[in-house]
Amino acid sequence: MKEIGTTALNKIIEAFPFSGELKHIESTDTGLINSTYMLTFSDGNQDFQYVLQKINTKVFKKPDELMSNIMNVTGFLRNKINLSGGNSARETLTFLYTKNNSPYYTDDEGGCWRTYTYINKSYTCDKIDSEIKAFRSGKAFGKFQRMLSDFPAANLFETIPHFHDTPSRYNDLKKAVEEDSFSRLGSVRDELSFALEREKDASRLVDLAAEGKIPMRVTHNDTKINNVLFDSITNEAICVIDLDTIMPGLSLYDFGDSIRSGAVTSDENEKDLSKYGLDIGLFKSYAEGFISEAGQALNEEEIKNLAFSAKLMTLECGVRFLTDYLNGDTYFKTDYPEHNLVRCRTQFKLVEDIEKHMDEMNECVNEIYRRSLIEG
Ligand code: GN1
Ligand code: MG
Repeated sequence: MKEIGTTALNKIIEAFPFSGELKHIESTDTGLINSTYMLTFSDGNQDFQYVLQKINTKVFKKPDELMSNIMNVTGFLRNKINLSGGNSARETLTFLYTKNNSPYYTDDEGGCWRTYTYINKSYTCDKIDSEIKAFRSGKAFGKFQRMLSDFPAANLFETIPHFHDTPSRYNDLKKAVEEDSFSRLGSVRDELSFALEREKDASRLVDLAAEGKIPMRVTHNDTKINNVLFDSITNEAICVIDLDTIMPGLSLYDFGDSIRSGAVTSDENEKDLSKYGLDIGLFKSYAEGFISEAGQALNEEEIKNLAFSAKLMTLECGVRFLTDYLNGDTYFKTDYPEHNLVRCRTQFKLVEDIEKHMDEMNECVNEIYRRSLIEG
């Protein structure tokens, strides 16, 4: 296990009130930021599974604030789910406090570890392969946003400032270009031109928010499609995970980022661009699900920008991958030297595809929205 030696692991296990004895530990890295492990304990009769994560403190510089958000939000959701007769043990995450009553454990080298109960018989999808799953994911993220609509936003810390501030992401890119610390600029001329040609779009959502035309809400901000858990038996979407970036944000960030990652023909690591692009059927289904849960709360300006948000979130993500490539791959986890560039290319291919389908996507959103108003 690359990041945990036996002594460190024993201390972590000692720090949390796990049930039973450790039987098995497995690395399950799917996210690009934190390191994740599955722990299986047993008391002889029964297994108990937990997810253990090492928080990436280069990205999340204030783990106290991060975990305070998570404990507050999951506590709030647990209450709401219980009051409405739901099963909070499956519909939200349950984090464990350490025996010293802290939401995370700090190891001897300053590494920060947190753990939550694994939700039995559940799975995530890196690639959505059916319209029903797209619909269910849309409903899950829409419902998540609706459930947090009365969460006191003032209680939230901003875990990553300017996270979806696209103009600021462009500034980061320009800085990386100027510095060109890894002499990679020569190999990204086309991608850089692609990004700069679209810079005029970057400020649209932040401007609308600054003008008060679209409201700030409590949003997830990392609605990548593999951040939804599905039930292995019913295949229903049961729980939204990866709560690190819950912050005040725009509803459009959440919608757009799910389309970026979920309404596509392959996953963001696809090297063969001919296999990568928008799946309009998945877009429609996701939009149906999202609007059915969150649509009533959205204003006209938000509805008008749903399709655009898919383009902007994809462009922004491509810009971030490109920036990280130029900076020598210090932010996202990579498996090989061109990995960030490959991901940037899938994003930009998708941006082009969305541009081609923009009218159709807008018509489709309008139709779904009109129908949702009639159906109430
Ligand atoms: C990161 O951790 P993960 O894989 O869910 C990133 C997102 C990007 C995504 C791209 C905190 O998400 O913003 O959209 O990679 N999270 C953070 O795959 O930067
Ligand atoms: Mg994440």
